[in-house]
Amino acid sequence: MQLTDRWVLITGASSGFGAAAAEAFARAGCRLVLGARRQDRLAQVASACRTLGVLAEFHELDVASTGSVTAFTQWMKTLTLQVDVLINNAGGAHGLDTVATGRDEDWEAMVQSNFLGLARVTRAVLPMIPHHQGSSILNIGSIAGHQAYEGGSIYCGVKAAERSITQALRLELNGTGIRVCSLDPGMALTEFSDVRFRGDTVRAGQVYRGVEPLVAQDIAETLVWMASRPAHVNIDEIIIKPTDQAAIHKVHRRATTTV
Ligand code: NDP
Ligand code: 8X3
Repeated sequence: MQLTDRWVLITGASSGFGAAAAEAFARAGCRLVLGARRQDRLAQVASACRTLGVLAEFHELDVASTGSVTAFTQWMKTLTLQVDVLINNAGGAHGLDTVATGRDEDWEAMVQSNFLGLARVTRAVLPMIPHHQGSSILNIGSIAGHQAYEGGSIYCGVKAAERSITQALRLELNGTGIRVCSLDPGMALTEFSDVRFRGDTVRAGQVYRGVEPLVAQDIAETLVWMASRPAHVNIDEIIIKPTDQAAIHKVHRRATTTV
């Protein structure tokens, strides 16, 4: 299916998967509406997309706040009354603490962005998604939603919830022609671990030590592929992992040298 001139809304477009998806959908000729909290970073992403000859606009969006989602949607309606592809990507992990030691602020941030934020944005945007035109809702899950790990309790829980919301939405929207899909990555090199470890870049770097992780472009290209399937095809769920990661706990690491 041609994506040219389609309107694509991406949450969490200021870095990582969201920024790479903006560029990939721009290359496919789409018109972009980008949201996140960091305006300076959104401006850079939008600017890079415009150099590819497409419309790319951005606005502050905090998916943790219903007021912010409403303000974002009102602003978006000054640009378009139609969203063909909604990419619910905003989110991430905060901390790697056990249930016994976890902090309320981390738990609340993860629930608000990955889980409630996805639901809030979808609720606000659904009336703008056309029926029977190959429209897509693409939700970013994680392998963490398939397999829990120590220190991941709340993050794994919200990503499992993402799968449940995706499944429920697909049932609720059956008959509308709107596709509802989940893309569930494994280890990918973005700002994810910097955020998880609160800016401790040394600890973040250890996550990828000796491994060839996914990069954001791997996810972006897959999102474009999912959205460009023929209108009668719904890619329910894709798990995508680095070849070095056979399972969440089974990661092949090459010997590294320190200089
Ligand atoms: P990044 O940290 O690079 O990107 C996260 C994005 O989410 C940023 O643009 C950030 O923007 C945005 N975001 C976070 N909280 C909010 C919020 N409350 N409101 C609006 N935007 C928000 O990491 P990734 O690109 O890796 O993460 C993208 C998604 O992929 C997340 O949902 C993450 O859980 C998931 N994921 C990541 C994996 C990985 O290994 N990297 C693997 C599997 C899934 P800003 O801070 O400017 O608001
Ligand atoms: C990110 C992948 O394994 O760090 O969702 O939880 S993992």
